[in-house]
Amino acid sequence: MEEPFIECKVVIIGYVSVGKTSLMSRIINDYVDNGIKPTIGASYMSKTFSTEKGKVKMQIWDTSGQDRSLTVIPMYVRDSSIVLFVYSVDSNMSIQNIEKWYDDLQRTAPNANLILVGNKIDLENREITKEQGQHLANKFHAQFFEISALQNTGVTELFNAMTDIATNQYDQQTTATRRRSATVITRPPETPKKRSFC
Ligand SMILES: Nc1nc2c(ncn2[C@@H]2O[C@H](COP(=O)(O)OP(=O)(O)O)[C@@H](O)[C@H]2O)c(=O)[nH]1
Ligand SMILES: [Mg+2]
Repeated sequence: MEEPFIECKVVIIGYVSVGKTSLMSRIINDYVDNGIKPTIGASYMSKTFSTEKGKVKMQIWDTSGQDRSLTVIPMYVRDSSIVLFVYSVDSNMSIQNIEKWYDDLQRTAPNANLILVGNKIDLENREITKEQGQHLANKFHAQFFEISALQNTGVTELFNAMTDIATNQYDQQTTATRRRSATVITRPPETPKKRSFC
């Protein structure tokens, strides 16, 4: 059987300087450039990864985080399958913003898979404990990861959770397509070779 090709759109949201661009760069290039410039507006990077369940093309949108009301969000979030809310464990301010954005997200993309990410765990001056992060994630019904994009800690686990979401969605949609095909006897079943499922 042909290996599935799964496309998955991800958007990274968080306060200024929490490490959104560093995380995108770490996932796509496995490399963090210390000379990263502030992101203006939004941009994306994409790469195709081989996983056990097939090829997953991740398209990751990076936002600037300067837009306090997140008026820019709907454009990037609406058709995203995965939303990463990133804060920095050394900044209380960065987690407060996330609470506000959660309400926006509920209105904009209630079905997106939300993952809460606490970055910069390599730093000693923590303001947010792991328990506080987990507590917030529970409130959001979101998965939770603590990472260091700089030192590449926890990023593999986060990445695996993202590809799991993508491949599970693919499986669910494929099953639904099969069910539909079984009931439509007069039309030949669709068997798309390449199709976006998330
Ligand atoms: N100590 C530490 N610094 C980080 C980490 N991730 C990013 N940074 C630094 O935080 C600053 C802001 O990172 P950037 O990716 O531009 O943040 P963005 O504004 O959210 O896109 C840069 O100086 C990064 O090198 C991390 O995991 N640990
Ligand atoms: Mg940035």
